[in-house]
Amino acid sequence: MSIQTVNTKSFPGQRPGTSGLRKKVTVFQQPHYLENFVQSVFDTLGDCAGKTLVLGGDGRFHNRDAVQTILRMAAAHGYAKVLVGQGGILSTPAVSCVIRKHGALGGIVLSASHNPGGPDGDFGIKYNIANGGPAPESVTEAIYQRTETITEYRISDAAAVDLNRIGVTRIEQMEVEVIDSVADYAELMQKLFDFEAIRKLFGGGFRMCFDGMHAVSGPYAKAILEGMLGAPAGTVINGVPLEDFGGHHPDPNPVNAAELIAIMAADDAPDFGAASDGDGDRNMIVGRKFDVTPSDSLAVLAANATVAPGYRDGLKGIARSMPTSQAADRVAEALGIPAYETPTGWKFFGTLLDAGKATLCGEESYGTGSDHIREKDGLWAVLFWLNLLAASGKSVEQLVSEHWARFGRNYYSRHDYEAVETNAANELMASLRIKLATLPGQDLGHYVVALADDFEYTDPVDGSVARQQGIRIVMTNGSRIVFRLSGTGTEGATLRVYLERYEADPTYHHLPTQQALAALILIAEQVGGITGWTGRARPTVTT
Ligand code: VG1
Ligand code: CO
Repeated sequence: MSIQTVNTKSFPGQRPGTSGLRKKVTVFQQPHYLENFVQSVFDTLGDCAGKTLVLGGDGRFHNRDAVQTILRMAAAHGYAKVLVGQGGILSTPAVSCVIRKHGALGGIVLSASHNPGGPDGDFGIKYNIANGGPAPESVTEAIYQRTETITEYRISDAAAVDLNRIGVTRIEQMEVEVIDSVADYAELMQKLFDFEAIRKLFGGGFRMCFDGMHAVSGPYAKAILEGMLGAPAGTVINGVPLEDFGGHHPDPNPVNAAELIAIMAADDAPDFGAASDGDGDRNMIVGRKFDVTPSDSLAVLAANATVAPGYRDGLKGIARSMPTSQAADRVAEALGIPAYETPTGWKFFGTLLDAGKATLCGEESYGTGSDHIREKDGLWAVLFWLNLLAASGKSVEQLVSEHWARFGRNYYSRHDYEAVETNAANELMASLRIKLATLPGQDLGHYVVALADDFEYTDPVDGSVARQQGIRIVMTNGSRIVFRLSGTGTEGATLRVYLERYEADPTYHHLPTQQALAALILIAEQVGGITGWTGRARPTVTT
């Protein structure tokens, strides 16, 4: 065994996006490509002597190769220890949990999350800091700068580690401990939720379907739902992680989780349905013949949080990303606690959670979480719902309808235009920016514009500023249209158009969403010129 220094040249474009560096697998397979990025992370961190690194991924194609490479590089960089998930598998929330529990310096998550996998699919890598959360922009930017000037990296020539066997081995001076991927995470969930009540619920014949989408959360869901909570075998479907997610898009929304939606729409549907994404940090909640939007899910959990033992003392605050609906703000107001509005991406919640300003956080993109870790957490949200269903004895639909009756309903939808031409997408955004100054006061049919801006965020804890985080057009009655470009795609650009309308009157709480938003959809087209710029008459995905 010895440590080699390898000469390399920088690759353009290794700048992390909304959540890490995501590229096609074929890009990551180029010699030195992964190594350059990993060495840039290590160089940015500096001396790691005596420190522990956590390492794991969502099991997609290229995961195992990447784990072996990173282990050999971590040994060359002088880490004392790496904790790696068995089989190279750790969900994103599990990485966050393990970093915090074991006092690690940080962790590396290998995932492109909801993006498709397989040899022609996507791969990704993300660095998490000591609080367990995604590195803030100051760190990701420093990593990127380093990738631009890198000339060499260091790597041990040690043989591959057996990732299947739990236990300790060594590479050079470094200890490699292969850990059970589920144990630490499951232990934390038990502290937060009333497992006894949920066990009774299942014991009473309550039926559930959890769609693992052949991604990372299958083993977690099986161990916790079927193992610890006594849900019948078969509750978890598509529960074995596959390198290509069975050819599907591991994105838990009604479009991509069509199998679950069909099961939940049947006359003999289970009481409760849920799905998670590639790396296990997203969740979709479904009732019998009833889909719950992520924005509503956050609001319902916030309003009922004290049913769960982990949140019995109440919430300190609620944070949501800017495009997420304002449903949670109404709950915060009723609870008399602060509401925070951050840019898109979980990394912006970290400072609020660390400072004890917020307890629950959520994004419209099927992400919900709390201060128990520093990532969004798919299975956590599912267990929270189960705890709520057990404590209330009500159905999903009942809980949500009652919530609307009390707080009003925020009709909400996101329209995605995927893989559009990058220049056209940039020009659409630029032309909107030019219009911003003239929009306020304009009468757009049913709506009058109150505010139009490009969202800028100053972090209330560390004062850092994030600019150009999405164009928002807010109407005088609080309805909104938001335009932003995705920072996770790997093909062209993806335009996201977010639409929201508030309805106080319960007589109008059961309209089809697209119908309820029809006037806003028309305005979005008129103001944004979406068809003209993208050449698309309709969105690729509507959620
Ligand atoms: C998307 C979502 C964002 C989420 C991010 C990472 O980003 O909109 O809310 O935080 O994915 O989620 P973008 O830039 O494509 O809109 V995950 O589960 O893919 O790590
Ligand atoms: Co994810």
